[in-house]
Amino acid sequence: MSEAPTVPLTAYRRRPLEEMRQRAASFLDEVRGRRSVREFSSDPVPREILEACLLAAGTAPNGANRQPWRFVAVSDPKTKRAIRSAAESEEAAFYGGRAPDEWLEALEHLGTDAHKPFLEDAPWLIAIFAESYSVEDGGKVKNYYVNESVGIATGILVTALHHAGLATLTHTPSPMGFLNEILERPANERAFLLLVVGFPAEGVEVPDIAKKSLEQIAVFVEE
Ligand code: IYR
Repeated sequence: MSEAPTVPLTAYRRRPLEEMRQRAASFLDEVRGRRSVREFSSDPVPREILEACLLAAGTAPNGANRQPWRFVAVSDPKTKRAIRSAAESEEAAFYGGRAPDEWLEALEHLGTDAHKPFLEDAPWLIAIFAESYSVEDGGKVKNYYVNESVGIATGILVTALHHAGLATLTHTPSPMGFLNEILERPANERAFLLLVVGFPAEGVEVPDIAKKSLEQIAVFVEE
């Protein structure tokens, strides 16, 4: 091992197997209750709940500990309106011919279209940016595994928000360059995903879809 400074792993506690089984099952039960929703209530969500979830996202394992993410949380109605308007323009082009038929067919069962009222209805939009490179002392510093790192952080954020009792929608208008302009983000930040956050609208329905089985998603190679 190298001479890099270390500290003891005090936060880790090995648990009895039975407790591990119970915790794994109860976490599965909890995350199975998560669904993306596309209709949000306008009920406000206190900022401190988002702050804790963002700190949770910031614990993600990442390349060389560069933490190449930046979260811009927007509740300002004017900014949300500008984001909706720009996103709907891109989506109109997407659904109106830019997307290949094959892609549109793959989306049919979700019932999505270019109309995105949730971008104004939801109390918060979190624009997630990936730092393609960092800027230190005016110079460019390389980041590593940026997509993997930001993807993991986003997964933790979605899960933390769900755990806190909120609903989300992972929205990916394409291209997303308008987020840099509206949110005045620098050139080293690339828009990665727009997370819509709030409470589901009263009586909301979600697509009747299922997750794959364990056999479909996992392979075990054992002795
Ligand atoms: N960005 C579009 C299209 C879309 C793409 C995928 I992949 C989805 O899972 C859902 C929608 C939209 O948000 O409507």
